[in-house]
Amino acid sequence: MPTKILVIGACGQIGTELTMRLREIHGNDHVIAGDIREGNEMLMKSGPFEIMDAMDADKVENICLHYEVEEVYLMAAMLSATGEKFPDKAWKLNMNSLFNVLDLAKEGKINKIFWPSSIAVFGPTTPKTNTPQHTIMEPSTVYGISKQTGERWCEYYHEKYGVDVRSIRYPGLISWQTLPGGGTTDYAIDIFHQALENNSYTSFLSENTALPMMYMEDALRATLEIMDAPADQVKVRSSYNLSGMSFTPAELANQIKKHLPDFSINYEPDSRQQIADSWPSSIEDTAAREDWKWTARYDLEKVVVEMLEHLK
Ligand code: AKB
Repeated sequence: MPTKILVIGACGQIGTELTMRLREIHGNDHVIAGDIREGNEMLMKSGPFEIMDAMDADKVENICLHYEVEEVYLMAAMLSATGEKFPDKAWKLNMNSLFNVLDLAKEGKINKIFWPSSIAVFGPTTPKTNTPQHTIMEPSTVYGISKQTGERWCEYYHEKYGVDVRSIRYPGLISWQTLPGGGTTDYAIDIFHQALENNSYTSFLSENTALPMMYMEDALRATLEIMDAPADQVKVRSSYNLSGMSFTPAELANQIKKHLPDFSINYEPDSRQQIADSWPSSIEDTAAREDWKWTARYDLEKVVVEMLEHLK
């Protein structure tokens, strides 16, 4: 019997591609897309869709029971930059939505949860390069605080109630299918759109701000791999560090110039600079490599080729 899956936040940057990938694997009818708004045509037409607010516990439960959902991927969240504008809303969305699914699993109404964490769990006092799995974590954004708190609760529900929740600390994700919204790493996608439209880009992060990044294809594979891993191999039940690549806006611009020689970039850092400065510049991911055999396949060169090809 194919697994019945609900993706909450299915119309966002990760949710859209994840839902389509899960539908390929498990069959369209077995993957229910849920979001507060409708998504793109491909997603809406390929399988069941439900309008839902991730904070509405009754609605989430009713949909799970109605479709006999076994696994939930909770992708709804307010990201770092928007979270700083609406701290109260960010906290409520990011925390309440998590408790809704953790409690369903605790009550035995669903079997397994994927919940994404982020490099935003780290803060200014964290070692900046090759940031280890276990280290100082004093996040300075509401988003980061909510993700770090969420990690603690995931581990707690696993330890106390046996909830099978699995999580990855996503770096900035680069993709061409669906635009991101409200993140600090979004520049690394905007730049491709602007390069192709205007041959120039004004970066809201400074030239030498290195951040951990990953191509969506790698992130989707990591998500499916951790969910497929035998339960005893998933030893970290807070969230796993995951490394893809690290680069600065200047390094990304130089790679783009190899394909678009007239492309130019200038720098006008805004409030997102402070957020980026508080995050690691690179991540160490031995635990994920050892526990469930994670390995990244995309480097910067490959990503630039793929992004330009698809967006053209
Ligand atoms: C953001 O920039 O807020 C996100 C993230 C790193 O979690 N992309």
